[in-house]
Amino acid sequence: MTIANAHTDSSVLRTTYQRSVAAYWNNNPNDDRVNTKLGEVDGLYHHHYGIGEPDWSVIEGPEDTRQERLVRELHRLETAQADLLLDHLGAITPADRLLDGGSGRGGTSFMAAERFGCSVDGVSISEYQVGFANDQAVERGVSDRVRFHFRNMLDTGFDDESVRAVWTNETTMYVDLFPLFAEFSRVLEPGGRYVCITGCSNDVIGGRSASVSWIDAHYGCMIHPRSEYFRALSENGLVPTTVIDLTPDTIPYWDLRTHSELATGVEQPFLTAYREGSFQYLLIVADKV
Ligand code: GPP
Ligand code: MG
Repeated sequence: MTIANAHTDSSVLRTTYQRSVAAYWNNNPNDDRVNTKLGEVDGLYHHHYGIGEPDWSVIEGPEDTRQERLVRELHRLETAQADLLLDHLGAITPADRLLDGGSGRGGTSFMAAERFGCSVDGVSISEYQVGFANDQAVERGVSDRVRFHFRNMLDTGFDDESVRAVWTNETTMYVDLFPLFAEFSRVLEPGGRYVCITGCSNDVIGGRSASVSWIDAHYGCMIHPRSEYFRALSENGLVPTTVIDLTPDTIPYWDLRTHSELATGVEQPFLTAYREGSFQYLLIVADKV
């Protein structure tokens, strides 16, 4: 039997590097308390960081409930980050279709579907994540319009000009930006929009710092320099309309996270990299022309 457009393991995972990234996120559930504990707060499971001013009183109250308060506050800041991303998608109607590139356990996709009443397709190279997110879609009663696919965001298989907006929430450090933005440009409707939140190294500093290399090693990713984002967008007909440096807005999240028993050890490299200026947390919005 031939299945049209079947996405098999070898067609999705084409390189040794991609297989290693998939293995990391497939095995991550064994050692992923920070993301599962935060997700259990309200059922939105994120794989990104937070922004905004924390309520610092959470670390001052009674000790026996401090960790629980920290979890809720970290989760609130992560949800605020996804809300900011969605604020920049433009006017989305229920008839529109959105694409989440590297959809993780689905948190941002479910928020988008709820906010706009639209359809969302998420793609991930982790079969575990795809399964988890599709189970969530059923649980949330939205599986008819929020779907997750075991596909590579470099080759999504969706039709040309078939989606109104695409976003990546901290996933671009796993792929080459030039083919990625070529693929996004292909699937976007004319006038469609791409929103990216990412951590990037700061070209102004020169070469990559030890703390940025530490972050890469922690997640097995390849953080790109800032300039590469704008070169790759420009080469693919994606014209920036808004760029926001979120670095000052995310530092407090990392500070707060150092107080959590769920801290993973990556907090200090993030704080050092941001404070020394070798790393930046950016929101980039670009329109397809
Ligand atoms: C992880 O989120 C995000 C990445 C691995 C991408 C790297 C991002 C950069 C800005 C460099 P997570 O929620 O799975 O991580 P953690 O388990 O540390 O909370
Ligand atoms: Mg996390």
